[in-house]
Amino acid sequence: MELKKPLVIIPTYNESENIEKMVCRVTGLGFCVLVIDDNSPDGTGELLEKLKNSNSDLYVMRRTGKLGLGTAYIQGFKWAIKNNFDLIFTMDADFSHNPDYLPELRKKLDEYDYIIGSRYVKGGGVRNWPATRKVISRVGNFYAKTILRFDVNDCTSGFSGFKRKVIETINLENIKSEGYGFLIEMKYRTYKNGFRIFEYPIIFTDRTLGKSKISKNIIWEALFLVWKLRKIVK
Ligand SMILES: Nc1nc2c(ncn2[C@@H]2O[C@H](COP(=O)(O)OP(=O)(O)OP(=O)(O)O)[C@@H](O)[C@H]2O)c(=O)[nH]1
Ligand SMILES: [Mg+2]
Repeated sequence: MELKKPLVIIPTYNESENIEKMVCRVTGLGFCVLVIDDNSPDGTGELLEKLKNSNSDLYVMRRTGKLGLGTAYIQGFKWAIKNNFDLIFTMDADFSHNPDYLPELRKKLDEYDYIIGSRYVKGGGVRNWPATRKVISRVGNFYAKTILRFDVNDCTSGFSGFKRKVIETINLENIKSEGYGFLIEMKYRTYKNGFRIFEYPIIFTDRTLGKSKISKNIIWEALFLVWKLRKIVK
């Protein structure tokens, strides 16, 4: 019997310069891809529809507008469970996450339940980020880790791999946060549920094509969220 391929969920908003190459690289490594596009004005959705005709490992979900990163992941996770994928990965479309790490992350899921592609463990790092961005990310991660009292160094990484049971155990309906907040919340809930977590060192490179979508609101949300999580997640 042929084993089902793992799934990589990639949310997109205006990634027409990156998405075709990214889908080819990821499916070429033996993974299926689910792209969740939020009606990108730059035509990412139409491009994906075309690509789908020649790539049977590509699945496309097109939403009506920019509904945010958190809800995109949640819809993607629900779709993955419904379609019986056992190994589920998340990554960005902009090549900040190098797809060549995927096979190594997958191998680590033999031993662990949840793998984080981590910038902040030995061997990991960030390339080409402006100094301010580096400081915000470092301080933000230290803050979240300290307030939540848990041992994850890169709480805001969007590069990750899950065993299906990890996602099934989290009540996705309870998650209301977006952006970085969402990424922290998934990690904290997984930790609190007692799953085995491993941080795999990655080198994160700043995007060379397309624009950033991260807003100041997302950073504020994350600052408050950690206190809320500490109180509500037992
Ligand atoms: N579906 C969907 N995808 C989004 C949304 N916002 C961002 N994305 C995608 O989520 C991924 C991460 O967003 P980025 O803008 O790269 O965020 P970032 O990496 O923190 O910022 P940069 O370093 O500037 O790239 C990318 O693939 C985006 O296209 C959204 O509202 N909906
Ligand atoms: Mg990015």
